[in-house]
Amino acid sequence: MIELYTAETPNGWKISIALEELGLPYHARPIALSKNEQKEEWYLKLNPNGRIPTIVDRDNGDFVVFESGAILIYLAEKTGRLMPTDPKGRSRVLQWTMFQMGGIGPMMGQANVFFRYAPEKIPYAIERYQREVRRLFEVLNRQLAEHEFLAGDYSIADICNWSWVHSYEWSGVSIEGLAHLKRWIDTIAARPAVQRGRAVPPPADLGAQDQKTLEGGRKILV
Ligand SMILES: N[C@@H](CCC(=O)N[C@@H](CS)C(=O)NCC(=O)O)C(=O)O
Repeated sequence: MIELYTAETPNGWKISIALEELGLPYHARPIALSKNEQKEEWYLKLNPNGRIPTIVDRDNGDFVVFESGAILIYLAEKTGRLMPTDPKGRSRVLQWTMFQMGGIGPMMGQANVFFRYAPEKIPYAIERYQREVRRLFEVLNRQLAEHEFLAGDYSIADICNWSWVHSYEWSGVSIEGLAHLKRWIDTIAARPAVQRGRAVPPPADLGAQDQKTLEGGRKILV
């Protein structure tokens, strides 16, 4: 059994989707971001960065892993799935995984902050991050023009990138003209394990404020 500390956000979905794809038994423990539960002392002992996601692997001496990229690699290596073991295949998957960790995630995150949440609308910041997100989408589109998935077979690289990219509307970034990216978004969205993982944590497990945020977000997400 794996304990997953998560919330209804892209970084959380990466892990619930991977766990669903791998068929690993897990328990999702929602963290109330609206109440800053992720900054409480008990949680900081698990995740020194005070953010979701975190896992505790009960079948491996309660081993704790934080940072979504490290969790995905841990789960892939634990099961021998969703990432090849040959050095070149593994490296290709890690390259596109790091592209998400250092590019897509932070840039879409900042686009969301300035486009959606900032009390003051700062056109320079909105345009800067939306333009960079669009550029990163074009990089993905070029790769997907020649490959069904980002790095060989469907892998953790697809899972982590998809978990952010499918909510492009929330970031106010268009995918107009990016047909290969659209095909890839739709293909992955149709996977039953992705649909199950995307629905974690279930609304019934959330506090009222987090439910409101989720409903607001769901209206706009594909
Ligand atoms: N680099 C971290 C980023 C995690 C992250 O930013 N999580 C967000 C939710 S998507 C969070 O916990 N935010 C709450 C906060 O910033 O206090 C990872 O990939 O795990």
